[in-house]
Amino acid sequence: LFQVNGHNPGSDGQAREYLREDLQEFPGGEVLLYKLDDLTRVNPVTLETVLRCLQARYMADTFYTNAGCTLVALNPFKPVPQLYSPELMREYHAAPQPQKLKPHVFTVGEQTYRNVKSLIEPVNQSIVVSGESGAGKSWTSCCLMKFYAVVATSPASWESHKIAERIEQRILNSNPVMEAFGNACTLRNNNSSRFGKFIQLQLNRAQQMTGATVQTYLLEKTRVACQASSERNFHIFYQICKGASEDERLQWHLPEGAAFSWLPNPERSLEEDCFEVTREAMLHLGIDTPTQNNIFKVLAGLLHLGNIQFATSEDEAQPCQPMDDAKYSVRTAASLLGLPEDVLLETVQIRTIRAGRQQQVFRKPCPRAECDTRRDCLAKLIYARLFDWLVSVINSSICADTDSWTTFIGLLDVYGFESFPDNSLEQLCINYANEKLQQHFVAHYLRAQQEYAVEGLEWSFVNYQDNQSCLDLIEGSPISICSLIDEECRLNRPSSAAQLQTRIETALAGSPCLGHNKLSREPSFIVVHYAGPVRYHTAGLVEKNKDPIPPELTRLLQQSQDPLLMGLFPTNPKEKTQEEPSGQSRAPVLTVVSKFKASLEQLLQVLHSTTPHYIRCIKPNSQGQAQTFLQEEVLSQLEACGLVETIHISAAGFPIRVSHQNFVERYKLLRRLRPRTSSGPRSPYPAKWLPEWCPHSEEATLEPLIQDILHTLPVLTQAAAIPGDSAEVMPAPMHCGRT
Ligand code: AOV
Repeated sequence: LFQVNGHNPGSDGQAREYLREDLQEFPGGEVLLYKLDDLTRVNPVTLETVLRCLQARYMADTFYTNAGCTLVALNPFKPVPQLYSPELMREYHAAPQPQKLKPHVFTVGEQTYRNVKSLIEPVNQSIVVSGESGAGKSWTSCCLMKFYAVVATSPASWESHKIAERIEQRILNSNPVMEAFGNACTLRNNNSSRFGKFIQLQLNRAQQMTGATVQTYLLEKTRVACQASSERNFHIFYQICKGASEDERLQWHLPEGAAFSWLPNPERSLEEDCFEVTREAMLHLGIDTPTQNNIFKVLAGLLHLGNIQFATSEDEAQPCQPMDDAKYSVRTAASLLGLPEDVLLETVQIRTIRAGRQQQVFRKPCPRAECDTRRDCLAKLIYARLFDWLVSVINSSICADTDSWTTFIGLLDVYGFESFPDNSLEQLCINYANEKLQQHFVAHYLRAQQEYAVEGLEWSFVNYQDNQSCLDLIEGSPISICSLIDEECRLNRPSSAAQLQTRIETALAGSPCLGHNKLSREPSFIVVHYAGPVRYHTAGLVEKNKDPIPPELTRLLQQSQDPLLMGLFPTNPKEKTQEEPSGQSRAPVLTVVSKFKASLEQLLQVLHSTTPHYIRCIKPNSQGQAQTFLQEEVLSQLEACGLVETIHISAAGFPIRVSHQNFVERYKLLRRLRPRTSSGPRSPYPAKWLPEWCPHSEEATLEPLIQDILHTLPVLTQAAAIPGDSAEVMPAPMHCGRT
């Protein structure tokens, strides 16, 4: 751990003292506020001062600000092309000290990139991008991908391959495809990602990008069949309807102006509705035109499926029949999905139950609401499989061979913390993921304080909110919210929402993070997250967690004659599909929560093995307007991500942690430096620090060497640029906060 000049930055607030002059105008005027590139320089660090600084910068069209080790990115809500030009990317890449340039997402990109190749931390890196919906997470990740596509590729590959064949281009092409199938227009964001993603950019020994992999999380598949008012289905459906040719319209039964109940708000024309871009990108990823057409045909089939409305049956023993005008939809959906019309209809109308020792089959006509649920379930099943398949195709197209990469940079773009009037399993999973990430952040930066004590540094402890007790409440063992919800699924017993509430509140009453639930009208429980309390309604929670797929539906799709569906639903699936437990089967049920928990743990394991970097995206207003900074809205986001705490700790803490071994490796080159004999014009070294005592035995003289280097780190960085030395001298790693 570094400590400079015996100064203990954490002890008494003195650390910021010397910056007071910057803030002479504060709080009286905002004159200088917009110039503060780093929020650790705001004095005092409070929500109010941080907010005012960000506002001043936003109004001065400055969208990035450092907050110690974190970058705060304000969404400009307007095109700022000069901020993302390839020239600027190269400028950050070429700068000896990019951290001296204006804060930018490219600084983080470059810092990460240098760390990969730096001897000081030759480990995999990750960039965690967080923020609420519409704050700019996907934009930021995409921007980073573009940055690496420019700086981490070899000009040789540009010459030898056509643009579409180049790996970086293919990696970039995965964006429009995943966006078309996984993004939708919501109330908060016209181009909202409805899934989480972790992209690993693979680099070879020469730090060139040779491939990538994508891992996705929790696609919001319910959107296929159910969209909140004023929201839309996934972009791809609109793209097909707007972009298909005459011929294709005919084949896919999509006459112009046709109304589909799963296609609300088609009149809102969005930039994302560009069918051609999606097709082009798919083609570059290796999905040929016949396969694409097959995909679009199946999706058109889903739209027709959505138009099948059932009439209530007078006689319970008789199945509900489709309304008159829905008969055409049944026929068309069946033909587009390659299914026999009568079997499709019957599977949706009639439930089969196996019971008794002999597993006898009973057939029971479903009431109308259940027919609707089964129809929706069929669509979700197809769409989710299709999405997973696409991701696997993308991966096989962009993933490098294992021996052609050595390190990676991970980009994590997950949904931010959510709190709505009505929160359910989706929000529980999302907020659980955010708790895990917050803990990872805390562990990385804040818990280091314990190390300070171990290393004997003088240090006054900065308080921080440890969210372990909240995680214990959600996922702990033996009893937690997850385990209780899972247990309900496993026991498969009828239990009301009120019972679930009581079970949770009784079993977990001792948790400090279970909120007092006095005002509850509907059965619910409150979790006090690090970002604030959230009330989760228990109605439907267990059912959503089971995510039951009637086995008949899978069997139905296994009968399809459509080549795509035959691949998605093989008759002898290698992996067991998630089906409702039939009869007395006691096989463990893979619930949504348990699957999510497992994938989250895997993700965290990967993140733990990397050096993380954080970008917090902030949405200055919820209307998506440029030049509009709504303090209340920003304030709640600053609170939700604990930014002030982060700044405190970054301002006070020691951000560079290097093992003794790595340090020696990194700086041993200094042993070759010799005292300056004459003041040659090229040498930038001040004579005072050139080590005349240049060590011969490393061990014996390491201590003074370290001391000396610490005093001269800034000069050392320049040394990296000295002609002639540059082959051996690695650029000094960038750091943030104080060293
Ligand atoms: P999100 O990823 O955080 O939301 P996006 O990255 O989709 O948010 O950003 C929302 C919109 O803001 C984009 O479509 C752009 O129009 C605009 N935007 C964001 N960042 C910039 C920028 N740096 N410059 C210009 N425009 C920007 V969600 O996917 O909903 O959580 O699930």
